Amino acid sequence: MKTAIVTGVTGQDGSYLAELLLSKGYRVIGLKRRTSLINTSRIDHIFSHENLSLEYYDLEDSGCIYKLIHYYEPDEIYNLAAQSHVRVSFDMPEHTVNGVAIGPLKILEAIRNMNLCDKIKFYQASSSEMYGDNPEYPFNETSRLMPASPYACAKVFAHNIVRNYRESYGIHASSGILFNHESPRRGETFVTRKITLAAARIKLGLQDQLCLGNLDAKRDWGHAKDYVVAMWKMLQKISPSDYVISTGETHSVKEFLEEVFDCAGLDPYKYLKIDARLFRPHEVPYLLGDSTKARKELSWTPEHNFKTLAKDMYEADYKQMLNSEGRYGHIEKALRGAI
Ligand code: NAP
Ligand code: F7E
Repeated sequence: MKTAIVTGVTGQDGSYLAELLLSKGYRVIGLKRRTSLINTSRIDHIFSHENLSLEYYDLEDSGCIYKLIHYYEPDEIYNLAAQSHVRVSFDMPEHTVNGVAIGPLKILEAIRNMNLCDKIKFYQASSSEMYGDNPEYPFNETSRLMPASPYACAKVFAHNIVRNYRESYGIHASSGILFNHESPRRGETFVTRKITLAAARIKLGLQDQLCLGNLDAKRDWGHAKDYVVAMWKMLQKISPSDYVISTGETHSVKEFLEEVFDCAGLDPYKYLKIDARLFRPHEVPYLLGDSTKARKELSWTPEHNFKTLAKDMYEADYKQMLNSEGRYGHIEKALRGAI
């Protein structure tokens, strides 16, 4: 039985990846950070799986990762943990950079110092945000990285250090340059989920306004369920490499808004308020990926498209709101704030 360590198991991707690995017969060691309230809602349904163990971990704690690698002797490590909100990274640059950039380095150093370079395969969650201001789309594995936020700068460091450890020490370390991917498990402060949650709540009479920032930004949006398959496929290759994972289609925030409100049978412009606080100090206006390499070398193809993603997310939120009417007032308050 293979053993995989997944950092960030309580997050969107961590939860789907843990499910995928368990379905493939892996023993999964999910690493979660300590929080004052329980943060396991995305993995509650697999919580009692006999092959899942949860351990405490923090990106800033080197001792922790040495201990866990020594104890569990994993075949694969997937590094998904991060302060992953681009807007928040402008407010908390030091915290973001410490975790996003130095966190993966701590894991690579543990692998190297424990003489496990030829035993452990490592996956790093790189991001399309690394292309930032580059105007020459579509972006592939060799496109210039021009990061435009503290989050993206930190991801560029991590991306480069992973390549450096691969080339210097022969570690089987791969980075997936993933374009935006969403799902019903997406965090509520990312724009897609904010929109699907609002549409469901407005439909049920629980909310009467949706505050958004820049509607013109374009993103290459895929479904997280499809994207975790690509992560796993990367670590099954004989040789490590970096891969762009994307749909090859780009849509504006405005188009996503209209698509979701159309699913709900609502006119979004009756409820929309543009809030200046939701604009970023530096926006990434346009992201479009070219995933030819992954499609050829990993035989990876996404099952979802823009329309099925919007529908899946809206319907899941509508069902959830219907079943838990009234319990989500705190979310509306948070979403009205500047995030
Ligand atoms: P997410 O939902 O925000 O999950 C992030 C995970 O990291 C959560 O489990 C979170 O714990 C954990 N975490 C945050 N800070 C930590 C720390 N200091 N120590 C330990 N754990 C910490 O993000 P995601 O969408 O699943 O993304 C997974 C990874 O892919 C991230 O590295 C992200 O930057 C990257 N990425 C995401 C996308 C995308 O579109 N989703 C695209 C490209 C790259 P809590 O649950 O306690 O918050
Ligand atoms: O913003 C605009 C905003 O926060 C998308 C992370 O997973 O993907 C994600 O980063 C766009 C931006 O995602 C609101 O200005 C308008 O142009 O959903 P987002 P992101 O910044 O693209 C990348 C690939 C990652 O790696 C990250 O970890 O939507 N936008 N109005 C808004 N965005 C938010 N959050 N809230 C708004 O009200």
